[in-house]
Amino acid sequence: MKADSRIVEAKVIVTCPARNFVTLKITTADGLHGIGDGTLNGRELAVAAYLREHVVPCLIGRDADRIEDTWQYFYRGAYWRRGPVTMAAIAAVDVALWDLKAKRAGMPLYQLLGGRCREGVTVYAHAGGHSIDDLLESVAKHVELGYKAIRVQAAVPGVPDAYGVGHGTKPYEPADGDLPREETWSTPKYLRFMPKLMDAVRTRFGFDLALLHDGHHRLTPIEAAGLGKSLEEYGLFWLEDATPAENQGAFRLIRQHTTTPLAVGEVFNSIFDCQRLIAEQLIDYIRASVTHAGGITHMRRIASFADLYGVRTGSHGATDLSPVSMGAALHLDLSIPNFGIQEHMPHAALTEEVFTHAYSYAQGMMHPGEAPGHGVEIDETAAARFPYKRSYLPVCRLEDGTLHNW
Ligand code: GCO
Ligand code: MG
Repeated sequence: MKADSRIVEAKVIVTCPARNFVTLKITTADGLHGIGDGTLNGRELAVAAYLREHVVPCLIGRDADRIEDTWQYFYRGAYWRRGPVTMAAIAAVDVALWDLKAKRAGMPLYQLLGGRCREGVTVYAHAGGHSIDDLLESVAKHVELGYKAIRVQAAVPGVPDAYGVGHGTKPYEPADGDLPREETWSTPKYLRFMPKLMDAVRTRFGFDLALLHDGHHRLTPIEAAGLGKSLEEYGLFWLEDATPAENQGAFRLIRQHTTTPLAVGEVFNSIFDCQRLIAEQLIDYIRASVTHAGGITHMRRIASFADLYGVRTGSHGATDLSPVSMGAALHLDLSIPNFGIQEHMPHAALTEEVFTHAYSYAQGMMHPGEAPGHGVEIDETAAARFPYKRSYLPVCRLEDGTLHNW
């Protein structure tokens, strides 16, 4: 069949198999299709409307092969640049076009991106517990599954709702409220508890295991500096999101006090969000994702820029990024020189009924697989069985009722 890469259809699919996902499916005149993820946790319908109302009409008739030009068209061409909704929508288009191009070339996407730089993608898992003992069991389970890097989060004594711990025996999934659930938080209790927690993990598992921890934006710069310092002896792989990063200069203060490696960026949507953090070498890992930071095209730019300064990637991979996002991220992870680590939070069984994927996990590593494209497909009939369900992330208050960062 003669190749005809004109876009004839672009469809936005919103589905909720265990949680909400927004998927864009682009089809070309010669019958090929590609899919991209545009999920923005708790704000899914804003991206769906942006795509349906403002992007899809401009896509019809465009040449799907012109990926960079299309990226520029929706970024520069929109006049209103950046922001999570716009950049997730651009990402959905971009990833779908890379998927299409790789399918057209008959190769897995990582080959089109320059080929693999390593044998596989090292991933980190989430361990969580309602107490230190509970957490140690969760770490042990993940060690048994072969993980070499594990994020540890545990309930803090006296704090009703620590970040990263599931409710009851359910796996951790924060977007669970029809309206935002309100959580209560105490930074002093958390700061006193953290060294005890890390000490227990190192005592039981030794120092070979890479340990990560997510502060989830809750500290001030000086509190974060203190935490980094108090955890130095436990040799963390990284301390994530110690402070909110609207203030990039805050990281200079943290850096001046501690050698604990710093990671940030899951809420970033543009290279400008991390320009200073990278150029001034204030962080060690940039955690932006293909879905929230403008797709493969923009993430490659961020990774290349970071490489100049010895900053490595640590792609966000929570369950609110769809399997499409995971597939695309794994191809990028495999093909860039300064890959650091990939987050791996396995999707629910229901999610995997809707999204099939060529990627796989074994012994602490993932591989995107050899299927042409990014290797992830959506079953539209299955997707239709799971209509959108409004779900919010929680909000967080201090013990005196002050609204805090969740
Ligand atoms: C992580 C994250 C997530 C976020 C979630 C918000 O490090 O994986 O912090 O758990 O909270 O992605 O949508
Ligand atoms: Mg995080």
